[in-house]
Amino acid sequence: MAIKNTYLLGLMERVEKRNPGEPEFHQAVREVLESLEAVIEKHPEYVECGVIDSIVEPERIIKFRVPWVDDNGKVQINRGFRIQFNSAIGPYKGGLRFHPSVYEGIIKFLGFEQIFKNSLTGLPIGGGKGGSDFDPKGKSDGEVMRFCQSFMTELSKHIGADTDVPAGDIGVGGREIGYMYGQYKRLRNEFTGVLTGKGIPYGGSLARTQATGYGLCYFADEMLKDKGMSFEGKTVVISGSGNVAIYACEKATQLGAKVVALSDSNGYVYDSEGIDLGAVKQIKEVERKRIKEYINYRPNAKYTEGCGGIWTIPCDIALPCATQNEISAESAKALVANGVKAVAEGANMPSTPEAIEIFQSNKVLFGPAKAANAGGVATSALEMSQNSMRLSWTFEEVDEKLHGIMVNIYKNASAAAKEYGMEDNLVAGANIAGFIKVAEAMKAHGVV
Ligand code: NDP
Ligand code: 2IT
Repeated sequence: MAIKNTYLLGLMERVEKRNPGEPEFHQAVREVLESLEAVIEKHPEYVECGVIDSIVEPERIIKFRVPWVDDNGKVQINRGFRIQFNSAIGPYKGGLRFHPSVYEGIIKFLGFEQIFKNSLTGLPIGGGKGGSDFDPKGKSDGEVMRFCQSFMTELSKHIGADTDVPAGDIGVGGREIGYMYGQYKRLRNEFTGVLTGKGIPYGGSLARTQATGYGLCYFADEMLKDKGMSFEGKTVVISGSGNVAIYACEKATQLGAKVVALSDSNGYVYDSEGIDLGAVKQIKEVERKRIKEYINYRPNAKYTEGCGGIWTIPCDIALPCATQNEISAESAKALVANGVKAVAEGANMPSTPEAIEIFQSNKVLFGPAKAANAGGVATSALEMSQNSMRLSWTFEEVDEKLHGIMVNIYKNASAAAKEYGMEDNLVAGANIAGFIKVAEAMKAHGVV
């Protein structure tokens, strides 16, 4: 799809000029604006009241120095970010990413996506994202703690349980959230739900750890069922081996599929008998080692250096759960040639626009990230609810709510696609359904 509407073309040009050198942000905005062509034909008022011009501009960008001291006593300087993108329907909500590739454009694309994703959950959460170019890989626990404390010392001035509630993303898991929560509590002398993804003893929600991966499979299952298929007996390839990949692997297996591959940024493992998730959890969650180690647990498995080749493995269902733009046109062609039936995105924006085009034109069921991976942030919102009530729900209660939310997201995205004349195009459907709720709220608030 290309943008044809003159107003939207002009807006896209302004976004590119105003945010130079940020290709990931341009990519995310372009995809949404493409989907909105049909919406503004029906609702010209969204253009007239400035909602679309406003939605592509963050409400606030916070950028700061993060000084810390490494184990050799040397001062290290990183850069921290928090982008408070849109608060029309609730407090800013979105994860923190610690990865050397982080710069303003990455956080902006993620924050922008988060607006629509959070809206799709049906829960009252606005869009935000943050992070740092700090690389937790190879750092000691002490170094990670000192970095997190320094990062939170500045971030604490800008967040709050009713203002902005960060969580995890790449490189930020339970350990990092714990150190940041401890520092926030110490600085502010208050015990509130200012972060989600917390440990269970100090206000975390059961099932938050599993939520993104489980939610992804609940969404994919609904998408498959709608076309008379299921996970039962299917071969699945999952990229990544972090939080999202691990729990997607667990749920896909529970639903009767065989997951045959996982990866990290160095390479991928193929296990024709089905991934032994116990081994993966030991390697990744306990030892923090590389996926290559898997062959020490399963000698029949094969390790290949380089992560891109994972998409040449024949499969029925592909679940990209590593990072943005990990599926190129070439990878998409290989998946299609090998007969892939469905692709659902666990990572944020893992398929390039060319790859999406290839999947859609070959009638591969395609679940876009905003819809398919919304289970993580939805469960974060459930964590916020529990914190506000000072109560905690059982694993089963949270999991059941998560399941219901993912089914609804599928139904709403699918219905919106149909209503706007793009049946089965869940990219358009998710963008439209997510947009309309936020646009209505922005319109009601006036020019603010
Ligand atoms: P983790 O840090 O737990 O795991 C990330 C995984 O992706 C690792 O296996 C990592 O490999 C791999 N990876 C990261 N960057 C790259 C890269 N540039 N090239 C190749 N592989 C890479 O993060 P999560 O599992 O939490 O996040 C994965 C994706 O899911 C991200 O896109 C994130 O934005 C998205 N997401 C996460 C949610 C959550 O709740 N955590 C919610 C919704 C979406 P290595 O160890 O070698 O770096
Ligand atoms: O991309 C995402 O939705 C997340 N990293 C989770 C955000 C959250 O606030 O739980």
